[in-house]
Amino acid sequence: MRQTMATIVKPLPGHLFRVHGASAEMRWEAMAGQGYHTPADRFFVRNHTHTPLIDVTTWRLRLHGQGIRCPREFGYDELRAMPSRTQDVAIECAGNGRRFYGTQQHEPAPGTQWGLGAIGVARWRGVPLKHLLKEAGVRPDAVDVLPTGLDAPFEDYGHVRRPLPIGKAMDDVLVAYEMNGEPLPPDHGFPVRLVVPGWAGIASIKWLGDIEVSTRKLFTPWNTVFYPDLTTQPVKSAFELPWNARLPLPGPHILHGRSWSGRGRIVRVEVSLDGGISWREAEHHGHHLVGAWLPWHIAWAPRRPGGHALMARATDETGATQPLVTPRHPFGYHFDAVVQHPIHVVMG
Ligand SMILES: Nc1nc2c(c(=O)[nH]1)N[C@H]1C(S)=C(S)[C@@H](COP(=O)(O)O)O[C@H]1N2
Ligand SMILES: [Mo]
Repeated sequence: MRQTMATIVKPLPGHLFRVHGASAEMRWEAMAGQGYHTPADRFFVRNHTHTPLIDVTTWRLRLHGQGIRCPREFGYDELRAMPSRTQDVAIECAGNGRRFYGTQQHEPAPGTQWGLGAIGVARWRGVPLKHLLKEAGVRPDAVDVLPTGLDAPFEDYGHVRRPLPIGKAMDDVLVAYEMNGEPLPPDHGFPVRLVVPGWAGIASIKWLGDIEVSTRKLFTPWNTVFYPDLTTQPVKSAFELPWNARLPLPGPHILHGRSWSGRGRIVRVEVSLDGGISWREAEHHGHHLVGAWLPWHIAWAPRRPGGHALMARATDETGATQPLVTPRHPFGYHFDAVVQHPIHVVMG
């Protein structure tokens, strides 16, 4: 395995990304006019260290531990020859929206100051993790599955790794080798990553090299020090517009956006164009998937020039709705409040 010193391999042009140290967030206007999926060239990247370049000819995925009967190793071609599944799934960082704890609620939370761009939806193809676990003779008393990344160790904490309960591992998790019909790009986990639908992005371990299956609960820094007790992602919404977009009078403008929830389908999206006084339902059609997002739009003919805040509020099938304020969170995770998106209406 060879490693580069650039933290991210792909280009990060300023019109698509805002860079935060070793990570980069998508600008939401980059989704305007796009289809259902986030193209890889604008998909956000969250790296603890830097993107490794891995040689697939020597790469192996090792499966071992007390929770399986027959330890196994799989090569890249072997995985690609197995029965595969294709799924449209969102990957979202638990810290997505953290910036708004400070800018909107005046209680800044430490950590990467993501806006809403630490999410993307891709069409992932790979082998269901359940299938590999069965091949390795998973035992009925298996408790946790611990995937480990091949990227460089993070500070003194070792390789990035986070236990997943066996129930989730045997449910809908994918050992993915394709993103939007192409081999995974280096920054998104080449040759193979986990894709864990609905859960915080940290569960979707990139550059997968090793999976331990245990018969007791496992603890690593990634479920104790960082991201403790995190499973599903809350409901959120974003407009496909630049921050401080300029919209000419008189319109009407069709405002586009997307809403998502780690807990189920989005059933309703309401938009307020008057600072939360009145709400109108947005229109949506087409894809309506669990574990991904719902695109929507609404027409707006602004009446006066000047500053406005656009607000979108979604509700998922569990009844969870975006609040106006998110309770303080010590790590700044799971900001799900309605975001006030500033725009300027200008004379046409
Ligand atoms: N091996 C490894 N896996 C990882 C990470 C990492 O730094 N190393 N970052 C995690 C985090 S915090 C997130 S949010 C997602 C981001 O996936 P992406 O970079 O493909 O968007 O990958 C997760 N998997
Ligand atoms: Mo993350």
